[in-house]
Amino acid sequence: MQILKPSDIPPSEITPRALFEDRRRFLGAAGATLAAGAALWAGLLPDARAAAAKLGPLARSPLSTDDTQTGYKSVTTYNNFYEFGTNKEDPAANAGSLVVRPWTVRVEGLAGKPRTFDIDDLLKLAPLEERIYRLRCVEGWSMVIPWAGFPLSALLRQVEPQGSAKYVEFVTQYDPKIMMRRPVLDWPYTEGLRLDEALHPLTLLTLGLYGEVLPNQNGAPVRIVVPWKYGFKSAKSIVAIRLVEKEPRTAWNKAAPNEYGFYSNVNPTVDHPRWSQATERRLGEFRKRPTLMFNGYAEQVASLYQGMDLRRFF
Ligand SMILES: Nc1nc2c(c(=O)[nH]1)N[C@H]1C(S)=C(S)[C@@H](COP(=O)(O)O)O[C@H]1N2
Ligand SMILES: [Mo]
Repeated sequence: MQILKPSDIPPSEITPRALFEDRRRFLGAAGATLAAGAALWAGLLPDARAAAAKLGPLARSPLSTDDTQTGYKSVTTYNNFYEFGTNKEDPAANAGSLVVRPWTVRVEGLAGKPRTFDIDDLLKLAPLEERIYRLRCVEGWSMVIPWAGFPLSALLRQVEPQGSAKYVEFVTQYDPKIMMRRPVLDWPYTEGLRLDEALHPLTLLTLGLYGEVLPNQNGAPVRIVVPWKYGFKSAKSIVAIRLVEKEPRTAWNKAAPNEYGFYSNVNPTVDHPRWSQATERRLGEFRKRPTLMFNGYAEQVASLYQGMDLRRFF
């Protein structure tokens, strides 16, 4: 292989780390490894963390947990974002190619005032809070993450949901040029909540973590976080929010309906068909912990499910 010095490469060929890692993945190893080596050599790699825009000031929400926070490195390198690959380290390596500005979110469907929000307007729509939430993945691990955002209800109120709206559907970005083309899931990744779940004060329209805008691998520029449900309900990189009358289909329910129900409340007494959900491994800890009903948020959300058979509506 021919070796070039950095001075042989025009500046226009020097790209951010995430971009050339994406190229390495999608276009083949040789050329991109060369570009990566050259950029490293030239000291031109931006520090991903230093480059992220600060948000704030953020008021710490009383809805935050006191649990020890999972380190920034784990939160941003151990991810599920299947559009960018199915290994935990894939999203951090590949999601840099996602262009997050300009970005709009359509809030549509059964609304008196449907509207398309620009991401920069969303950032100013309501006071941003820091919310430290547990996130429990259906796979059996969990993290504690200081998110930044505001209640989804503040956004939904703006468009005036109609009386016939009973559910909310989240539609996420799908760009086959930079995202996985294999039909691992039925792209775009979609999710949904009942309207009362969507309006619950814990449901967070999330724009950042650790006091900065969301890293791409965590669902930039805007995602949802629903802390009492398994992590997959918290859809990343949202482009549309639809108020609908009927329970929407969801990507995971379509893929494996007997494994992933619409509700997906964290529930240690309802096993996944292939494994127990009774315990979890908190990242950074060795011994497993018991999983808590509704992920520890039972006091706030149990009333939403009063009278429901949570084995049937799993
Ligand atoms: N668009 C999209 N959103 C997604 C996923 C995904 O694959 N694509 N994975 C989900 C799953 S399984 C989990 S556990 C959380 C992980 O969020 P984090 O990587 O920010 O911790 O994102 C959820 N949101
Ligand atoms: Mo997950």
